[in-house]
Amino acid sequence: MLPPNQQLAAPGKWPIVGERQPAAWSEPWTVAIGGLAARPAIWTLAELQQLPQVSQEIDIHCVTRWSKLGCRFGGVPMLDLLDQVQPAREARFASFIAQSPRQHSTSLPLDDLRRLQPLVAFSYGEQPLASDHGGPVRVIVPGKYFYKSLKWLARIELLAEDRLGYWEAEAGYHNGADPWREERYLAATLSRNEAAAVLASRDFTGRDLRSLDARGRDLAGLRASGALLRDADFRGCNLQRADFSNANLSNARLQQADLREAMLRGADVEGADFCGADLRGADFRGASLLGTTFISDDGQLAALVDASTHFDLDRQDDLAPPQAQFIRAAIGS
Ligand SMILES: Nc1nc2c(c(=O)[nH]1)N[C@H]1C(S)=C(S)[C@@H](COP(=O)(O)O)O[C@H]1N2
Ligand SMILES: [Mo]
Repeated sequence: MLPPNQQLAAPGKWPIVGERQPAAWSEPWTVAIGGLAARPAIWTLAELQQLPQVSQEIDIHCVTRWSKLGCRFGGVPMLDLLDQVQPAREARFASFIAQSPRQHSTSLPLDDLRRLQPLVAFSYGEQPLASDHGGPVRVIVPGKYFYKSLKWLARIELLAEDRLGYWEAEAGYHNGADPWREERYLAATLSRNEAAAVLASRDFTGRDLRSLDARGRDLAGLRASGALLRDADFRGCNLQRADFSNANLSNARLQQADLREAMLRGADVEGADFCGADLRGADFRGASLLGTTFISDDGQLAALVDASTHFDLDRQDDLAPPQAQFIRAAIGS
């Protein structure tokens, strides 16, 4: 089953999202659990691998709208490790911390962990987990967007109060992360007046305007290069000649927008929806297209794309197969 507004990644394809490599570590790799626990513990990878392991089929749902179903991961149930350290009664959250360039972290309530039964995983499809996918050891949390599944697990801290992780604190990802309720992003804190003023100025350059509601506006010639417009709503807008170069438009809604001659070079349009938009003369070169939608699932509503729309041919591989097929046919390559 696919959660709302997700699409299947190309078969056999597993995109790398976020950090791509762990930080240097001294052998052996260890995983520690501490904080509010009666018996904090630390295991080497070899010790972890001695514990009873399980193999589990898990569906990956990335917040940028691609899903990959039935992925077989092997590892140790995280709850077994938590039992060993004996969490204190005040412990209500777990923060996962990575051995990674930015000491990446994410967190979950212990109640969610008990319900969802995450894995401390070492293998994928019977093979050791690849380093760019979080090997030698990562967290796999079923039933949440994949940003709760930390790569390169080094430490779990048990806490009385939640401590927001990197994406949740720095990038406005929803801390709930439930794909069935589409808990993707939080809105930027922008007052009504500020939103009205910025819309009237038609200058969004470099601004944080996440989840902005711009439906139906005339924004022809908009300057929005480098703007943070994740989850923004541009349905039905006039965006002719708009400059979105290097903007973040991930999961933005652009259905039925007029984007003729718009500049989207280097933009992040992962998970954005362009169904019914006019994209003649629009320039998507260097844009990241993971999970981008140009034609609806039922084929009823499609973007207007022709030979004047610019796409990088190699980037089209990031699109789900029906999307890539539509684009190739529309630009006539
Ligand atoms: N250490 C670390 N873990 C991370 C991230 C990251 O940037 N650093 N990104 C998260 C996000 S947003 C996703 S979708 C998944 C991506 O995992 P993958 O690259 O194996 O597909 O890892 C999650 N775990
Ligand atoms: Mo993600």
